[in-house]
Amino acid sequence: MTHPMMDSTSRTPAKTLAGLAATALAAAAVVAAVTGPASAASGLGQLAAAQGRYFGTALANNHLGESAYATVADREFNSVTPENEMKWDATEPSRGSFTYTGGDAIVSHAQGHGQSVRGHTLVWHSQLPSWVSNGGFNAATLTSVMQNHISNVAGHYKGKLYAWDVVNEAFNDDGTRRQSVFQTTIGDSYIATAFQAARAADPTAKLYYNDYNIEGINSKSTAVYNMVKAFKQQGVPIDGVGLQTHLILGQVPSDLQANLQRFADLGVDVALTEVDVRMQTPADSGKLATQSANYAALTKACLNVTRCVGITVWGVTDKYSWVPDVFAGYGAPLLFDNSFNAKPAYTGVSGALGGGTSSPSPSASPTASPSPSASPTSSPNPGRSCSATYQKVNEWNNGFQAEVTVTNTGSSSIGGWTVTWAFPNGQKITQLWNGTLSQSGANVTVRNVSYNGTVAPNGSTTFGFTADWSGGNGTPSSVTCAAS
Ligand code: G2I
Repeated sequence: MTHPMMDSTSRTPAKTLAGLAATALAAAAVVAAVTGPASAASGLGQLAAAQGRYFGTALANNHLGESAYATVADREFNSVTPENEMKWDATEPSRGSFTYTGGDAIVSHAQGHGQSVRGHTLVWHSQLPSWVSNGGFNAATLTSVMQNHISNVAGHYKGKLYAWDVVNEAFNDDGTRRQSVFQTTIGDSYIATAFQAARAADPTAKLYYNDYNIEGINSKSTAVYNMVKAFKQQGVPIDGVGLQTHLILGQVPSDLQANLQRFADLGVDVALTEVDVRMQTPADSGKLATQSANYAALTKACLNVTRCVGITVWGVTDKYSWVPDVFAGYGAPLLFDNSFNAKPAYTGVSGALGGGTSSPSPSASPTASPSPSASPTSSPNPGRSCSATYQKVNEWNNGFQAEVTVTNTGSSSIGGWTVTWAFPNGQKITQLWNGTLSQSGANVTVRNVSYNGTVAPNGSTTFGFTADWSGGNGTPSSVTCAAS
């Protein structure tokens, strides 16, 4: 079978939610997902809950017997997504024959630990048994095969799930429809039909469209956006969009938050549903620091969007990540290492969620010591002023990472900011997040992006970057901030 990331390519509450009406669920789900046994009220889940969000993980039933795996999963996460157990090949391996062993075990485990469950996934071209993909069905028959699958599987879990990924990965990167058997046999309408079937089978589950490479604003995410917009206009029952967020180190899209917001503005929830940040292995302290900053940035992007209901990482530990199996030479994409120690990425997330930066277990820490450099302020608009603080947070061979904090030093709110400096040693920025970069020789200008231009008096926002250096890596003598 082709791999989704190579070839192309829930709702939970907790048992406490089971009886709630759909309308109440919309408001209550996130809160309810974090209520439950005290065992769930710890770690990242607890921090997210304080922000009205959940923090979840993909959970694999075959690892739950490993005590370190279960311990971390249940301590840190208040939402789970079955990694494979609810997919078509697991639930209807032959036509009309349904098996729920793995999925039921996950739901039972989650219920016992106060975790909500995102169901994953009802209609997907991958992990699809050949009796479906090669069945030679005509449009009417395949439609009824699909409806029957949804009706049975979503019906089996009715009232037990927070959400369902109803349709997964239906678009190509260029925004055209993926030529799955559903698309080529039924046509564009299969997606709406699937959502209608899911709503009928489980009226209280939030119904999501889920995909990868839709984190930034691009052809694919715009195609999904247009579909969701049409669904809302046509009354097709869609409640959310899941952005899988399988990222490469240093490549958090700078417009992630703006993209989340544009979906939210259509009247749907959004969630980061399968987060991982892969790096070329072996990991080193520089890569781990960048990964931490990347995790912090994506967590903040979600928190900054009211309708971003939660974040799910795609696995508890690097030990069992899907990444090395699919991307040769890459790995270490998650929050816990092979020995279940929290990585710097863990503290990146916990810090972004408003918690401390301490780890629940020993973890490696970045090597470079901070080198702060405060700047004078400048003010093109009377009454509006800002300052910027440049801090190198890590440094390795020929690269480094820095964070710049922009603070509103005036008495009124600012609507935008521009930070400038000159590098003393020819450093060159390679990747920047939470800002718009232009660099000409030594001179760097960074402007706010749409979602972080507004800063209240005494408030601050940050952007970060990685850069190359050679020969020397001096801190800029002056970093200037202009407010508008
Ligand atoms: O590929 C990463 C994810 C992309 N988005 C949809 C997700 O459902 C998908 O998850 C992965 C699982 O993490 C893997 O565990 O989906 C893969 C299949 O497309 C899963 O891999 C499969 C292996 O390919 C099979 O050989 C194996 O039997 O997992 C199966 C169960 O362990």
